[in-house]
Amino acid sequence: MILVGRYASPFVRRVGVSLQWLGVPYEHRVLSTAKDVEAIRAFNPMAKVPVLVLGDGEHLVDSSAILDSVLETIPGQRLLPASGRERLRILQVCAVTTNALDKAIQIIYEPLKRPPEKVHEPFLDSLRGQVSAGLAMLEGIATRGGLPGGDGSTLADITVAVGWRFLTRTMPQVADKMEFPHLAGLSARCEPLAAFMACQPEA
Ligand SMILES: N[C@@H](CCC(=O)N[C@@H](CS)C(=O)NCC(=O)O)C(=O)O
Repeated sequence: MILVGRYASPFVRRVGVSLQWLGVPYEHRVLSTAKDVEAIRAFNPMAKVPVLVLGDGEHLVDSSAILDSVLETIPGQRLLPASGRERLRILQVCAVTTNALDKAIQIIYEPLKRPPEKVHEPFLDSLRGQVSAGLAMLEGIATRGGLPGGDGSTLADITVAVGWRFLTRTMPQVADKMEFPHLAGLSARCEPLAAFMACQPEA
C-alpha cells in the first residue's frame, strides 16, 4: 500500500494515524499539493490528497472512502463498528470535523489563489464562523464524554484530535484552547500515542 500526501494535511494524517493504529503497513509518499502537483496527478487526476494505492494497483481517493474500505477488510477492528448507532455517532463526529476542515482549507486557499483585491473578507469571516461552529459542536460532544481519546479511541477521536492539531497550527485565533478546553484535552491524550507520533505533520 502507498499513502500519497503530507501529514501536514489533516485528511492524509487521519488516514496515516488510522493505518498505524491498526498496524497496517504502508509506504508514505510525501508529495505536496503546492509543489508536486504533477506527481500527485499521476495518482489522482484531480490532484487531491490523500490517495491510497492498494496492492492490486487500485487508487482510492477521499479520506472517508479510503478509511471505510480499509476498515471493512480488518475483522474485529474497533475504530468503527460495522453497523448500529455507535457507527452512526462516530461517522457524524467525523463528518462535522471534516466539514470544518474543508472550510479551514478554503480559508487558507483564498489569499493564495486570488489576487489581494479579489479576497472578500466577509466571506472569510463567514468561513471562520463555520469552523468555529463545528468546533463548538465537537466541544459539546467532548464535554459529555463522547471523545475519550487514549487507548479507547475510535475513528471519531482520531479524526477530531488530528483536526484540532491542524487548526491550532493554521488558525490559532479560531482553535483557541481556552474556548475549547475539552478538544485541547483530547489532543493532549492522543498526540503522545505511538500512532500519532508516527505521523508528525511536516513543517
Ligand atoms: N474530502 C477530502 C478532502 C481532501 C482535501 O481537501 N485535500 C487537500 C489537501 S489538505 C487537497 O488535496 N487540496 C488540493 C486541491 O484541492 O487542489 C478528503 O477527505 O480526503
